[in-house]
Amino acid sequence: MSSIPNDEQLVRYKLVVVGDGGVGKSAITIQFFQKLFVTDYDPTIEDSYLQHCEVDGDMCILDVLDTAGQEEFSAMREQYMRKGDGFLLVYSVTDKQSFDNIDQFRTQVQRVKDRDSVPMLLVANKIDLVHMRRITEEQGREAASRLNIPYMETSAKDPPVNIDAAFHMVVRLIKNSQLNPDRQEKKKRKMSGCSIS
Ligand SMILES: Nc1nc2c(ncn2[C@@H]2O[C@H](COP(=O)(O)OP(=O)(O)O)[C@@H](O)[C@H]2O)c(=O)[nH]1
Ligand SMILES: [Mg+2]
Repeated sequence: MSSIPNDEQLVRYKLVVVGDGGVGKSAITIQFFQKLFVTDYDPTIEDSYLQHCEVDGDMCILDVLDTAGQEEFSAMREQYMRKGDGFLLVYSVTDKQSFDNIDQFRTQVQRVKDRDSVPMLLVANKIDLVHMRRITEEQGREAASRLNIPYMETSAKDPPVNIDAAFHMVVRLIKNSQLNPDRQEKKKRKMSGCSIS
């Protein structure tokens, strides 16, 4: 009989979704967690979501903060960012300003994390809006390679495109990075035998 790991044995990955207002951060997050497309989600709500998830055959817990608001980081956000293991930097392919602002979000993440190398994915959202598109795939890929982070095109609208793939990719980036909570946890357990908090 196979044994199902309890939550204490599962690695918990903290992901943070950042980007300009209106780019689809909530739509992406809610499509991932609830499998539905929201069209009128309150743009001021900043909330976190928890879910079991299987990535590359490993069960884990995903803890995702959907950020909101254009002001300087709220205390909650700043704390989340500091504890964040990986980040989705989202822009809308229909909104050039949101694309231009990606650099700033990336810099803010690096500042809060106090390190240059942080697991991050550049997410080009709303690709279903073909006729309203302002930023091409080539421009997106160029920006990603300049920032030295991977790139993915998404649509949160039904049928969703690359929504699960984007979250899974960030988990994979975390697993391959120095910030891997699994490695840190194993190290900690070895030293003291404590469980995940
Ligand atoms: N067509 C389309 N609309 C989207 C997509 N993602 C979000 N939207 C819409 O864009 C608007 C803003 O999305 P929202 O998730 O609230 O943006 P946020 O401020 O970044 O959280 C809403 O009307 C969403 O329904 C997408 O992939 N395609
Ligand atoms: Mg939102």
